Amino acid sequence: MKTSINVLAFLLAATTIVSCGSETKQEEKKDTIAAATTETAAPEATTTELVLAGNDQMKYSTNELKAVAGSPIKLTFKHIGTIGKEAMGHNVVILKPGTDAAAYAAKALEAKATDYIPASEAASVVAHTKLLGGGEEDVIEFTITEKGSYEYICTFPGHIGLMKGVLVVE
Ligand SMILES: [Cu+2]
Repeated sequence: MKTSINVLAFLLAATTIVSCGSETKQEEKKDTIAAATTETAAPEATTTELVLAGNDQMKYSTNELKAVAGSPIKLTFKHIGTIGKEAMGHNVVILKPGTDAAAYAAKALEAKATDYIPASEAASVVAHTKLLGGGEEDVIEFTITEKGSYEYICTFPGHIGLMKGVLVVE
């Protein structure tokens, strides 16, 4: 009888210790989350969030986007059509100023294996999305430090004629 009481007392003590321990851990966790939030809050405040769509009529939703030099840009690109990427694929390729967009698109025709992003022309690209089919979406994040006009195009064969625009960075 005495033994079982001792065991009970021990168990109670053990439970108390365990619960104290987990409380401490939870508090530590809270502190970590609070610290992380504080650290990420500052850059998020200056991020330019851009949304661009492409449709089954081979059109972008806008031909002009604006951003701020040196601030992070978060671009959400949506294919709002229903046709698959084999027949109506869309992407957004943002080119460096001075790049011949037509010449880039011509090179892209040979790059079907890499979703029409030619590896040989990587130096001309600021950022690009994935090639999307109807209903798909891609989000890319990048920063442009120099002010200027950055042409963006869809490199799917035959799309550059209608699918092009300018990202103005001020
Ligand atoms: Cu396209």
